[in-house]
Amino acid sequence: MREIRTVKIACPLDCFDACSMIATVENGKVVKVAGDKNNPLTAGFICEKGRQHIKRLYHKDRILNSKKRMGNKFVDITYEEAIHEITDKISDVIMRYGSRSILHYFEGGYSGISKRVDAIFFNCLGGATVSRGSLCMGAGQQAQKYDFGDNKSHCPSDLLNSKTIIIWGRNPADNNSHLAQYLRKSQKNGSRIYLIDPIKTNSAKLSTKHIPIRPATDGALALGMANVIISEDLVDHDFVQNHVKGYESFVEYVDQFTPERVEGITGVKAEEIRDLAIAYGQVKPSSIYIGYGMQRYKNAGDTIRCIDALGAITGNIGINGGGVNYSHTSIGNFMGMHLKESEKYVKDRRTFVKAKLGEHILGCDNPPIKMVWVSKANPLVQLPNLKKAIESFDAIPFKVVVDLFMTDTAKHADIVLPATSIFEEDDFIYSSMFSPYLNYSHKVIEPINRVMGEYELFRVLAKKLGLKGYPDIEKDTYLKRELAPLMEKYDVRYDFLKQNSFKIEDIQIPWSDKKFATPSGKFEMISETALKNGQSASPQYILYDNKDAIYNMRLITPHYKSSLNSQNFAFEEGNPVAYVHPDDLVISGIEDGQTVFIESKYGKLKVTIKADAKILSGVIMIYQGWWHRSGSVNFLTPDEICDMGEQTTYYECFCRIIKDV
Ligand SMILES: Nc1nc2c(c(=O)[nH]1)N[C@H]1C(S)=C(S)[C@@H](COP(=O)(O)OP(=O)(O)OC[C@H]3O[C@@H](n4cnc5c(=O)[nH]c(N)nc54)[C@H](O)[C@@H]3O)O[C@H]1N2
Ligand SMILES: Nc1nc2c(c(=O)[nH]1)N[C@H]1C(S)=C(S)[C@@H](COP(=O)(O)OP(=O)(O)OC[C@H]3O[C@@H](n4cnc5c(=O)[nH]c(N)nc54)[C@H](O)[C@@H]3O)O[C@H]1N2
Ligand SMILES: [Mo]
Repeated sequence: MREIRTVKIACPLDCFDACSMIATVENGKVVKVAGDKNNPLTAGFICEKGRQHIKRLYHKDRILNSKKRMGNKFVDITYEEAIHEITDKISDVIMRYGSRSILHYFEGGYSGISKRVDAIFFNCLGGATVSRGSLCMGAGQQAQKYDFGDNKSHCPSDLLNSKTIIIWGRNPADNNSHLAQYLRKSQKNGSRIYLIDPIKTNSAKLSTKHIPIRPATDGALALGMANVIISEDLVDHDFVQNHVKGYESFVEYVDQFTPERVEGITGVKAEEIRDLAIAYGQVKPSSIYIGYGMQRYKNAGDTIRCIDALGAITGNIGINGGGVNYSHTSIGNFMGMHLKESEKYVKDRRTFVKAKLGEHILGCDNPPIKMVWVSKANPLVQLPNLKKAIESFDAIPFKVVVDLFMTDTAKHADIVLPATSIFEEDDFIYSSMFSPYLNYSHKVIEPINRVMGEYELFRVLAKKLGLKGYPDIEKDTYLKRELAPLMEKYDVRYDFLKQNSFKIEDIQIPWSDKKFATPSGKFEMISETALKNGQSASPQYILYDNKDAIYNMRLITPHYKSSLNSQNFAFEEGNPVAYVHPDDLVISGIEDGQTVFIESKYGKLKVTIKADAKILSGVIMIYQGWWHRSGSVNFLTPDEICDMGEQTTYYECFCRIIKDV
């Protein structure tokens, strides 16, 4: 007899959309995941990487046992053995070197709140070495904190109120498919949609016009637009007078950014700059959706501040259909109580900048790093300057990695522990990028091979070590306590949160009261806080040119449609594909489809070249995420940071193509 049931779950990928999904189970096996029709944002559809969760659940390569390194091989061990080995090592390392000799490295590889207990565990151990800064969106977040005081975005459906929309350095067609659905509707309603990107991505199909731009010059474009808006008097004087600090000096600064000069910097025609500025300033309300690709450059934070300024001078802030949308921290503001409580057990902590993790690990001796714990992350593929990152990991005597697959990071570990998938646990999921919903994900099936979830794992470890202060409570009690501030503020019951997608209403139109979270209470074009942090008080445009005579092609390594970062590259083989403009191939004497090397001053990568007119001349594009067996792009990228947020400068990467392989 066929037994079929459906269960409401949520997508835990580190993504904009944080979809609500429905899993179908047939005779105990998950056979389908689909978008939840009851969640207005998910609206009944999910993307390819969401559908791939089933493939990951049942894949033959999934890790289903604890493993221990024996020379060059791994052998399966029991949980008891793994836990014994780990707790022994932790006690020994702490006794000899102190808790800071343990590096806890984690990322957003899973967006559920129950698996954040890793940070609590290391706090209760007395504090570890943890990473700071960002691989992801840190520069833009810091920039918006200077300008607005916080990170907030409009409710996605408000896009339908915008008459002019700029998608700036973001690729919703591939990475944010539920923004794409609103763009399609807006297009039908007659809104004008501009896409600004050096690459004519799939998002060009969602746009009225694609504006190719030279990489890292968007700050100049924004200032050129501001120049036109001011000279055409499209300024919202009321907004500027009452709610903006530093407008006068901004006007003085942008005077030099005439459309003609900006054309020379950006490659965007002066006439196009004028048209874009007039559409944005006149055909209102206008909204901007900024992506994270544009802030992987040295001048990243300033670029975002220049773009924010456009919203302020035209009064497209705090109104329906307006906004300069980047990310939002709204739901997260109500979480983290247990983590805060665990702070009192931290005696000692040290932080390493993510971008420079390898350098920090190799360079520190007080104390040296003796153990690393990696969870929800694949640093040996995703960190920049991989050669150094790998060298530094190999210098650490004891490494534990928790993952579902034998990633390149796991392959360097001493102990590998399996992780549960989203079908095997209850949890609450949300994103700080775009979706305003908190979704409960119900357990669908019992964990395959009785894999222990990380919530239980840390509880067992804490008990074994006798950790004071660690919350030794059932997961459901933990989740309920964690959500208590949200339930109280919005007068919502726990059961309701489990059954329904919950939206925080405040996210509707941010800053509608025009009270900004900055020190002055205004939108700050002059920020004393920025100045105190050693940054420019006002938005500015600086081009840091790392190009030289040998390495003269810019490498951009954006996110791939069918994989969340490196995750589904578990299933890819063969060389990475490098996309280059056909004219650049002619100049280099290379043929379409040829195997060549791409070299930067950090390393070399064997690739297959593909001629593609969608790529701006002078740029090489390779999707990030390829595993070592194919060749990871981060062997080429610099371990440097941007002007703000200690954000990694992945795209500040210059290369050459070498023909002879
Ligand atoms: N399918 C899929 N979805 C994802 C992810 C994924 O890996 N795959 N990852 C998730 C995560 S972790 C993140 S951070 C987000 C990232 O989401 P996005 O911000 O959309 O993606 P990126 O690939 O970082 O970059 C977006 C675009 O910026 C462009 N760009 C690069 N340099 C410049 C520039 O100088 N100026 C301008 N104007 N544009 C530029 C790139 O060509 C690219 O098209 O996506 C999330 N969603
Ligand atoms: N060149 C280049 N590099 C980049 C970027 C770029 O644009 N270009 N983008 C950067 C960005 S935006 C980001 S966010 C980072 C992402 O960096 P990471 O988050 O390190 O990258 P992922 O590949 O998503 O790795 C997450 C890992 O977590 C595992 N995982 C999934 N669920 C669980 C779980 O429940 N428990 C545990 N323990 N593990 C789990 C997955 O299997 C996967 O191996 O990469 C950055 N790297
Ligand atoms: Mo990210």
